[in-house]
Amino acid sequence: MDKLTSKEIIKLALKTGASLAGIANVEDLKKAPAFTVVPKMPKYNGVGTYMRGEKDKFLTEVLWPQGIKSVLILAYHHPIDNPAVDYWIEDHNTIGNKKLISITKNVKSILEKECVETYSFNYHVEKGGIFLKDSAVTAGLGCIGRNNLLVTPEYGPHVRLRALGLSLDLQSTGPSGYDPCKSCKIKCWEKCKKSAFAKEIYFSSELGRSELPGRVGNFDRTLCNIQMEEDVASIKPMNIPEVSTEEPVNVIKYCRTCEYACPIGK
Ligand code: B12
Ligand code: SF4
Ligand code: SF4
Repeated sequence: MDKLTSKEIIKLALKTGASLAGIANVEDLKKAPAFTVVPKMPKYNGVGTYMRGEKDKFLTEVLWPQGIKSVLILAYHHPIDNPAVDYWIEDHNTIGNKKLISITKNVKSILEKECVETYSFNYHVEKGGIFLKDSAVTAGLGCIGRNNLLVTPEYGPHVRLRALGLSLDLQSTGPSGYDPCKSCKIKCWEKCKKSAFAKEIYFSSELGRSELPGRVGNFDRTLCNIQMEEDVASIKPMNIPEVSTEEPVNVIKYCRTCEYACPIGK
């Protein structure tokens, strides 16, 4: 079998159920903003980290697995009229993430039959994961919007992401140059109840990059995390037929206000 091309792998991912897919070369990712900036940022161990709340254990650098030369980035549509896909259910996962995991497993097994070595990246950077939004921009799926989320032309920010490492040295299929924020009149960042975008707190002079959280250095993850902690505390039993038809399950509905404010893909 000849070496698989990016086009063929992307086609396979879409056929397997991904809403969007692209390829990012590992050398490009090593130079992408989040990958270079996070080690220089004040430490964070709130919601979204594996070491959550553990003193002195923080998100640090990405550890690249040996032999992995490019990454397949998969996106799955989380439609705003079906919010249950995004709920964190008591077994600590969402319906959307489970779907992404199963799509990734299927793609992995097909590629391995074609003698491609693969590596399933964990969601958490502390458990061997990568920064998925920057990876998706590098793979050409969209751009980082003013709401600090990946915004895609097809689904706006209403997607969730996953990554599969490949032993193939494939070129990145992005960035695409797409940028709807330049001409957008909606101030999505002003809608945040925690004013997480109210002040510029990161500066190029300190972090050595012009691409900053919130694009201009105004996204404060510690303020967003206060909302996330409140959302965790508001966990409630609900009937989610896709998960259990017998009993209600405990559900966390994480804030999506800055995501919902974006009209793209609605
Ligand atoms: C930890 C984490 C959190 C933490 C901290 C977030 C943070 N940004 O630091 C908290 C709990 C606060 C959080 C909140 C949310 N999260 Co979160 N989170 C993560 C996680 C696990 C790691 C993210 C991280 O640490 N990034 C590092 C920081 C420094 O990056 P950053 O803030 O994005 O800043 C960089 C970019 O802005 C970039 N950038 C700016 N301009 C440009 C231009 C170019 C060209 C490029 C390439 C890059 C670039 O440069 C900055 C660094 O200098 C990822 C999953 C993963 N493994 O990636 C999910 C993830 C990012 N979260 C996600 C989501 C959806 C959310 C929430 C909406 C909550 C929810 N309902 O799920 C909010 C949104 C907050 C916001 N507006 O950003 C999705 C994003 C999907 C999307 N469409 O973008 C992800 C990818 C998880 C998933 N399931 O797919 N999250
Ligand atoms: S609402 Fe407008 S500024 Fe905000 S992310 Fe969407 S396109 Fe960009
Ligand atoms: S997810 Fe909610 S709290 Fe966090 S930045 Fe967006 S609007 Fe603010």
